[in-house]
Amino acid sequence: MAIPPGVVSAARAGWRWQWRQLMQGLGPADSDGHYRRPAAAFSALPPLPATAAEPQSHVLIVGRSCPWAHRAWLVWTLRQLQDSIELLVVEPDPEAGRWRFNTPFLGCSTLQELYRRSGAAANQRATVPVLVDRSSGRVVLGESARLIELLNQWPAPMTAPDLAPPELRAQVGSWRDLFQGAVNDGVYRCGFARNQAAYDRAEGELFAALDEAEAALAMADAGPWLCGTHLTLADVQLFPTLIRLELVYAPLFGVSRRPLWQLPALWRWRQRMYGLPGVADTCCDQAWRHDYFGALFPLHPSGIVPAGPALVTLVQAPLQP
Ligand SMILES: N[C@@H](CCC(=O)N[C@@H](CS)C(=O)NCC(=O)O)C(=O)O
Repeated sequence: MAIPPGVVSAARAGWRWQWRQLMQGLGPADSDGHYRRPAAAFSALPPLPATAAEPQSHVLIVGRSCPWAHRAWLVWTLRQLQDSIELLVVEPDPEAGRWRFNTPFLGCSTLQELYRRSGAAANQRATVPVLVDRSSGRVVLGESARLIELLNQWPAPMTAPDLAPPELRAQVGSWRDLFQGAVNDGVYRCGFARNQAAYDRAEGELFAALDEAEAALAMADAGPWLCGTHLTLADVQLFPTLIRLELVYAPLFGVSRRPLWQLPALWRWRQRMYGLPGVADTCCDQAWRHDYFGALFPLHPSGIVPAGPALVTLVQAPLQP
């Protein structure tokens, strides 16, 4: 039986209103509908520990699906910090909209409890990644851009690479600034945009930044990394976003103008990054799909998790001519 047109348009208006309320829960927007990421708590850089810091004196808390946590997990892996910092993975609790510990950690069963105990305001979101000082039982840093800088200076084995050597620092910094807004946050600005104009702007800035990275890597004597022969924090910062592109951001956030195979230098760069020792272990495609499609209700109310593509087809297949 056909539904009367008046009922359809009333339902649509009501549904749109509810969608806007639910989107406020995901993240605030400005008056023009652009997503504005809330400021992180615990964002001041703490002092580095003494060279002879107690093994496992600190704990790095990450969630598998979170790209901001992924960058910290990558630096922890690449700098071989396993002996000095313990890695702890929290699980999402989509119904409650928070992270929970598998087994109580320092007496807390949710990340929120740990935040409150560390002095965070009651309305502060409890986000990953965070670095925790075991002796005080408190979060010492909860902002991923600062966190990867700290981990890059953390006392590490002799063989650990410096991911921001002095001679490249300016170049690394300008890539990182570009990626942080236009790419890392850019995919969220697309997915959480409240209207077409806000989406169009974010999407344009995102692909302009990717074109810039593609051009830099495609130059005759360039690469294999963004700043030349040396792997840096710029590569680390781009990878968590690009490795999720076809699996999550294209289908869910509408970041689908150009699949990565149309940017061949970036496609090869992504395979190279994935092949670095330990990096594959930080890539959990099932968890990404499950968490994003299952948890972001306002964007995907059915909660149905798509079947593919399999990560292996992106990181191992040669680029088709
Ligand atoms: N500014 C933070 C953002 C981290 C962030 O947004 N993490 C998300 C997961 S991808 C989170 O934990 N969200 C939980 C919440 O907002 O309640 C950083 O870069 O460290």
